[in-house]
Amino acid sequence: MRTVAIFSEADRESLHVRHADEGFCVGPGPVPRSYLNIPNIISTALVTGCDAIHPGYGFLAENARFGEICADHGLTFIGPKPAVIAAMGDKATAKRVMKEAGVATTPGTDILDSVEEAKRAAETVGYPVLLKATAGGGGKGMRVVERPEDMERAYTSATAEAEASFKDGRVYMEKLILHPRHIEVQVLGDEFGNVVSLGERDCSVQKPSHQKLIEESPAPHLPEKVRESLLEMAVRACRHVGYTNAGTLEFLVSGENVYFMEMNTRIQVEHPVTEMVYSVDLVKEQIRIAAGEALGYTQRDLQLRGHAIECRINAEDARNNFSPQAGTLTRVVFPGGPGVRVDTHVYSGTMVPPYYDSMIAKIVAFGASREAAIARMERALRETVIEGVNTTIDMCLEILATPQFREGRYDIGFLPEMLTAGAAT
Ligand code: MV4
Repeated sequence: MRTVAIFSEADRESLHVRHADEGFCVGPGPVPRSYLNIPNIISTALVTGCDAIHPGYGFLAENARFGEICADHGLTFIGPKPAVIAAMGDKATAKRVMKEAGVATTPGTDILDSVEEAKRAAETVGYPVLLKATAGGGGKGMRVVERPEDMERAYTSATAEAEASFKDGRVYMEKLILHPRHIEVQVLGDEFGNVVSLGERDCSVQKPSHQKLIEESPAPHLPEKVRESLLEMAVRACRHVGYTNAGTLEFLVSGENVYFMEMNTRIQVEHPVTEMVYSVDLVKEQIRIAAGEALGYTQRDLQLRGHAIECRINAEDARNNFSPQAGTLTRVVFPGGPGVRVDTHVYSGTMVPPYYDSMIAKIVAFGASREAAIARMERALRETVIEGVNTTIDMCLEILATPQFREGRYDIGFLPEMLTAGAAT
């Protein structure tokens, strides 16, 4: 299959451009917006004779309108149908649809119309509650409300933040789940109604900004019946919405309780851990599905084997609120060996621009057991050399060394608490 890469003026030297058969600049213009320049992207696809566009995991991947525009130009958008992207992009709608499908959701409400309604609802749901922006996801426009007297302020500020960020101020309410784990399920669906799950990923190691830092599959200490119910719900949900292509259902898990949170209608950054433990090339599957091919296998054919962990290597100062670091990478040496995978666009001499996400590499380690995967990851991180900017490598090593991580007993509070404890000493 021949490939055409697009690039902006800031990353024409990026490895994705070198690896592709052709490369086209979708700038010039304000650099961070190049990858959102739909007319330039569509023109490039048409001029180079593309059949399909893979949107990656940012920018336009969850833009239903972009999916429609591709179709209008006879281009295959490698992703689910625009209507499904739109339904899952509205978080209150997604929750309503999942509830219909019999998926366990967090106790709460649909869209709230007033502070008064919010106050009444919170009495039923029970404090503490969370207000969430329906256009949000990832925590923008989210507010914890502990007591009735705090509701008015929280409602006003959540609504204002959502309106400012998304031009949609609508919010809904959920019961606040305390000390949950973030566990997500990978799914694939073809255009013939076949749906499979490829297990789960534990993504509970997150920065205070809700960005993931370390992910693993399978989730440690997940009771087998909880795991089965998560995977079964994910497949049922996908059948219910007619989901096609790759997707992820995010859940909060607390003890035996599971709560659907959001569905991501794209391939995610952390998909390599799933690829390693299921021996499946998810991006290849995305392309096959978009080309109209059937999955060609069933759930029984998919066997989990071993354990995989991913560490995100970001150009960031982990000691300083993970503040992004721009600059030239004066020396870059990545690890190798059996069971080690590196996904990256950088090499010695790369200029890391200040415009994009600060992730510069993903290091993924596979092992027959979780212990083996951790040991291999530690070796791989120590073998890695990145000079010229600060990175998250040392922070990842620090996390891997903690008893909580080694024992696999951590939840979403783990990294923020570790950072606060470190800062106090
Ligand atoms: C929650 C929650 C507790 N209870 N919802 C954070 C970002 C957005 N995707 C949803 N988030 C949360 N929703 C209820 N009802 C806790 C979080 C949350 C969180 C979730 C996953 C991973 C890390 C997190 C860090 C802080 C809060």
